[in-house]
Order: sequence, then structure tokens, then C-alpha cells
Amino acid sequence: MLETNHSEMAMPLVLIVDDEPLMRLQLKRAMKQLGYQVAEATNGAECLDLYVQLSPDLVLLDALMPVMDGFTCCTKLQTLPTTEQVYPAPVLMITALESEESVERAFESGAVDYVTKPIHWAVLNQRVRRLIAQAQLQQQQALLQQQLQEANLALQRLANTDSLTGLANRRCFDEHFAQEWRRMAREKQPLSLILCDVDFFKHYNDTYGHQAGDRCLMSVAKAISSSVKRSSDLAARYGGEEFAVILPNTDEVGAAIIAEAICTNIRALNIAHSSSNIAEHVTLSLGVATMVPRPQFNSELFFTASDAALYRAKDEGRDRYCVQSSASFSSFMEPLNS
Ligand code: GH3
Ligand code: MG
Repeated sequence: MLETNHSEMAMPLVLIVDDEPLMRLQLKRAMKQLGYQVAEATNGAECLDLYVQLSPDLVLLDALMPVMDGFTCCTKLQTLPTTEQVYPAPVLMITALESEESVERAFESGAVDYVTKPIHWAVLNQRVRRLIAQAQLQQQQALLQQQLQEANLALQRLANTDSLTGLANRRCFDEHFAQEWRRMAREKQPLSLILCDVDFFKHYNDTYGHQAGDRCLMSVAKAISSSVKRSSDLAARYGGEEFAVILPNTDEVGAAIIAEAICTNIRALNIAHSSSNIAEHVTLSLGVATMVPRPQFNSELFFTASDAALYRAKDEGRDRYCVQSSASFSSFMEPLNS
């Protein structure tokens, strides 16, 4: 039973749990005088139901009651799931039991404070006020903490994302690359890198305008990212109209399959490009390099190798991928400290 509406008013709600009607009446009066709303339960089981329904700010809990006593109830209250909206309310035990053992039991079952009957009302009022103020402060802190976490996550997403295409940006790519380079070196597994560049994109902008160019880059980005499937793969916007794809645990054959899929998916977009010198639609050129990294190698040369393959693809007519064979460049890899 709830006397006033908890959600409509901001006043804290105290859940009074006692099997004696007179005791409940006295507690209700005292709480109302303090300006709190009140709900009442006559035993532990009712208390659990009302607690879940009303999410009170404080529970005043009698120890000895029929159906379910206060200790059992208090223990069960601690196991109820808490959500962002429902914060665990403090429990203050009110009982005639004065023995040391029952005081210990009350705290062991999760009560945060304890008063004995007959009630010293001034003491009870002070404790209730303090517990409610503390609970409200904790709730505010938890809320602020959560908002801070959300803001940090949003900030992190923003710092790692290219605003035009939604792909990972260069910063995020560099971090991921360095991490995967080290991991593949440890695991002695192949790492592949694909650099992709839109063909005759300057002509595209000149013909259709810069905004259409932006829309084109967005579609190209989607087609590239949908071509890579594994969670450790990463497609990123590497520069203006250049994209990079990192493929850990992927050899030359696997990387060539992905490169081919990217070319096919871009052609399938069928974005008209009337000023392209090689096709009616937008196409990409790709350079692929694969190697098993070694910690002492300078990873920049790996990019140089992919770049060389990309420019070969441009030279050989564009709208294609070229693979830089690992044998052709790994022998030139220089130890970092030389
Ligand atoms: P190639 O086939 O040799 O790659 O020729 P290209 O015209 O694509 O290469 P070039 O490097 O000469 O031109 C790249 C163009 O990409 C020029 C630049 O204005 C355009 N570009 C770079 N970033 C953006 C962007 O964010 N939006 C738009 N619309 N255009 C961009
Ligand atoms: Mg280009």
C-alpha cells in the first residue's frame, strides 16, 4: 500500500515493513513529518514485492515477522538485480531484539543501520535523514559516472571514426596496424595490407561536383567494409580518396580473394563516371602486400610495398588489383636499429 505517488513527486519514499499495525502507524506519522512518502508491508514477502514495484529510497525493516522475517528478507533484497533506474535502497532494521547476535545478523544480512524498540524517535529521524541523503548522493554519483562513461565512449568513437564515411580513420588504422603487426610477429602468421585508390577521382569531382564526390566516397567505403568479414580485419579511410584494409592471419591467396571481392563490389555499385578514361562507372585500383612480420622489421616498408603494387595496378590499366610478392620485398626489410 502506497499513500502518495512516488514517481510524480520527487519526495523520497520510505518502505515500512512491520507486522504490528500500531508500529506501522507510528512510523508512518514520523516519516510523514519528515516530509517523506510512505509505503507499508506487513511481512518480508510483501516487502520484496513492493520493493521491486516501487524502488523505495529506504526500507525500515522489522526483524521478527510472520511469513518471512526481516533477516531473510534483507538477505533476499541484496540479491535483487539492480538496473540503471533501480538503485539498491539502504535497509535500516528496527527490532526489539537487542542481543549482540541479532545485531550481527542484521549487518550480515545487509542492513546498513540498526535501531531498537522502544524507538528513540529523535535518533531514528536523524538516521533516516542521513541514510536517505547518502543514498541520494550515491545515486547521483552513479548517474554521473554512467554519463561520464557514455561521454567517454562517444568521444572515443568520434576520435577513431572518419566523419564522412563512418569507417575507421587513419589514427585508428595506425593503432590497429601496429597492434596486429606485433601480434602476427609473435604468432609468426601472415599479415596482409590492401591499399585502395579511386580511379580518376579528380575527374569525378570536376564532372559531378565535390558533394557528389563525397557521396561517392561514402558508397565506396560501404562496399569496401562489406567486403571484409573477420572481426580482426579493419577497413579504414587512409587519405582523401584512398582506403586501407588490414587482414591479419591472411596469406597472399586470401588477400587476393578479398581484393577481387572489393573490385567486384565497387563495379556492382555502378556509380556513373562519364569522365573516367577506362570505364563508364567508378572503379578502384588496389595494391596488396603480404608478409609474416618480424619485430626487427620496419613496418613502413610494408606500406611502401603495398603502394608499389597499387601504382603497378594504376600503370597496368586501373580497375584491378596487383600483388607485391613477399619474396620481392621482404629481403629489403631493414632491421629497425640499423
Ligand atoms: P588516379 O586514377 O591516378 O588515382 O587519379 P585521381 O584523379 O583519382 O587522383 P588524384 O590524386 O589526381 O586526385 C584525387 C582527387 O580526390 C583529388 C581530390 O580533390 C579528391 N578528393 C580527396 N579527398 C576528397 C574528399 O573528401 N571528397 C571529395 N569529393 N574529393 C576528394
Ligand atoms: Mg585516385
